[in-house]
Amino acid sequence: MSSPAVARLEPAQCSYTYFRQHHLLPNTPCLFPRTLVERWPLLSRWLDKHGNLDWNHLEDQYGALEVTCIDLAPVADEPAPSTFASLLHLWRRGDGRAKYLKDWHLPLAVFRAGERDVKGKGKERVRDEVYEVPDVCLDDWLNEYEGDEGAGRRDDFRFVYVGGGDTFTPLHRDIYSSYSISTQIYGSKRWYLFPPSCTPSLRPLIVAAERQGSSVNCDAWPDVLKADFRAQGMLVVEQAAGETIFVPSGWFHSVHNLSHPTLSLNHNWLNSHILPAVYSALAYEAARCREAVDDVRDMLVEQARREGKGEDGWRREWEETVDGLVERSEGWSWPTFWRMTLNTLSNLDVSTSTLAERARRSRWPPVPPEVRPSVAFVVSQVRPLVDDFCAREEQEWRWLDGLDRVLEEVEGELERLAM
Ligand SMILES: O=C(O)CCC(=O)C(=O)O
Repeated sequence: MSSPAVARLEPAQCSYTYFRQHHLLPNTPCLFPRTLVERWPLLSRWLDKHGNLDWNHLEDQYGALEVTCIDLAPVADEPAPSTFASLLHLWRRGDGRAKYLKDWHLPLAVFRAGERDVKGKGKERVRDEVYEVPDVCLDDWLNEYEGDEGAGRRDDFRFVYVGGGDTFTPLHRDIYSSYSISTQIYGSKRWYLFPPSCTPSLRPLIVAAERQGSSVNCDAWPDVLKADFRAQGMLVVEQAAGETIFVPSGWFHSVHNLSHPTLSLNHNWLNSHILPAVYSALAYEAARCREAVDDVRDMLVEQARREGKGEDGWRREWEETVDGLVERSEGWSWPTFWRMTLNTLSNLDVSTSTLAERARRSRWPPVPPEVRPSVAFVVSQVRPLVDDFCAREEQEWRWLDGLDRVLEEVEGELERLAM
């Protein structure tokens, strides 16, 4: 019996409709062919006509950018490369095999450079110099929210990964329970992907590795362990240059660079299909943080008692403390989750001209209705979360500044969309 494989899509299967039905809804991985990205300008700019890295172009364009890379085999007293040019120099002479530049916000840097040259032209610069977001992952609530320059948001979730030949990313799940999509630009990678049913078997391995100050490298596993996980549903796939891999929500994965260097462009993203999973992951983290600072709660209660104040005397401060901790450990918390939700809801069922107008002040392109699920589907995903959140014993909506108004607006949008 042949072992299960990651689906390799045909060019005709690169549509949103096909992807949604076969991969978003069942939450299963796939590899898109080169067709998905063949018009990206970076392919002819960053690579020469033989498909090799154009080192000179990369250095001219991005060499001056400051970088911080991970070193999997640090050598004492060896200075870390501080610019992309110095990293390229190392790689070009065959060194730096253990250095990995991860989560590099290059699309954002290109956007900012474009804006500096001609105000309002940053988005075009990214489109003309780097890439355009494929339809299959345009319905991305995270980047749609964070890309709103008009609202002064600064973050984004699009990254370049460039790593030496001995680098890898240990076993992990993506932040916020999000999806990831990664296009291989140069070289190849090996991916080990684990369906959520494997999570209970993986946890002890991760805990044991962390106890030793280490991490889980699936490539280094003995064959018998690999065979055991294959039997539990682990998938292994080699991704070639030009291919794009979709990593579903909640799937652990370990990623191994097979060429020196290896370059890819990634997004972390989420939308209505996995909103309940994202909500649960945040609720879990909030509970963990709450427990971790339980002693602060006792202190605040005691102080309020001494001062003769009731619940109002300590509760707001306590909820703000927990929220601040969640924000620091997770990078976001309830207020951002709900503002992001509100932002996308307000972009549904509006005229094309309104969408275009909003997109003008955003780094994210307009998202047409044909690359999203139906409004009824979105409403059915969001409404139970609002109900659950408002019924939570912690009542964060009541204590965190402005959150009650955001929830009211979310409810207003749900009513508008249900009409
Ligand atoms: O390419 C890598 O090393 C890691 C990428 C990854 O983990 C992801 O895209 O989720």
